[in-house]
Amino acid sequence: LLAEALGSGHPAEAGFEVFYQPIVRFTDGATVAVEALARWTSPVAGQVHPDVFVSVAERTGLVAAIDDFVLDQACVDAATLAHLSGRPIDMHVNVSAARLGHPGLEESVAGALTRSGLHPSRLVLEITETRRIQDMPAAAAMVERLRAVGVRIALDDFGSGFNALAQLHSLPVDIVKLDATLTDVDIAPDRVEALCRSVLAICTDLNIVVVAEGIETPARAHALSAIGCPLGQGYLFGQPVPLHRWHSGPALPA
Ligand code: G
Ligand code: G
Ligand code: MN
Ligand code: NA
Repeated sequence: LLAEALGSGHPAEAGFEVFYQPIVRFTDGATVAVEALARWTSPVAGQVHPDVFVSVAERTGLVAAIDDFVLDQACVDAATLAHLSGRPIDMHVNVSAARLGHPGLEESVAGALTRSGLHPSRLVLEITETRRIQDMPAAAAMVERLRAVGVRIALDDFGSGFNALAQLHSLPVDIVKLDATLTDVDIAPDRVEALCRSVLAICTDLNIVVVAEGIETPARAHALSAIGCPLGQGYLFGQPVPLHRWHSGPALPA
């Protein structure tokens, strides 16, 4: 179904869309960045969850087509989002880790930047890993080349699955996104605080900025903010929405 949809021309015509979710600074509630997220409404099957179509796309080699569609659209929409937010914002785009081994990624990024006019320093590529990176030296070299252009690299879902401390050893990343499972203060507040504080300390030493994912409640925002985490993302600040439904978002609750 996915192959049919993507084989038949432009992803937008096959029902793919890009949604945007704010990344917020805890101290003042300002939206400093936005994550672009793929959404698919299949003409045949209706809405398909991204976890489903992304993993199918990865297994069938179609994920680059989705990633490139999102990358292109997000770089174009970045100007509108910055205008609506009244400030410069960074645009985060997900990239399947499997693509780090292929030069096509560099061409896609260069093309998206040229077509949109977005400054490279405003683009952040979130490396999303569903399988272990096969060739780490090649992946690290790709990360270096992308950073040389001025693009920043984030490690997505840190602390879950394959995105672990070993990646920080091998990949020179700029940003770490703390997985929502690590920020779930409702389950074990003391352990959450200890884990997140330690990851923050490591990242600070490595000059890496931390974004806490899964910020759903004021309690989570306060817990992460209190230990010095600068940025957060989650339903508390805003759901992923299409561009036409974007507004600058609510301020951080007191
Ligand atoms: O948006 P949501 O949390 O439902 O997304 C589920 C998963 O799909 C997340 O892990 C997210 O990183 C991934 N995802 C969303 N959009 C894209 C995309 O454009 N490319 C890739 N590779 N993954 C994406
Ligand atoms: O893995 P990645 O960080 O790319 O995925 C982001 C996904 O997480 C998005 O698809 C989004 O739908 C989802 N998401 C965003 N905010 C929250 C949140 O506060 N809670 C939960 N459970 N999921 C969220
Ligand atoms: Mn992501
Ligand atoms: Na992800």
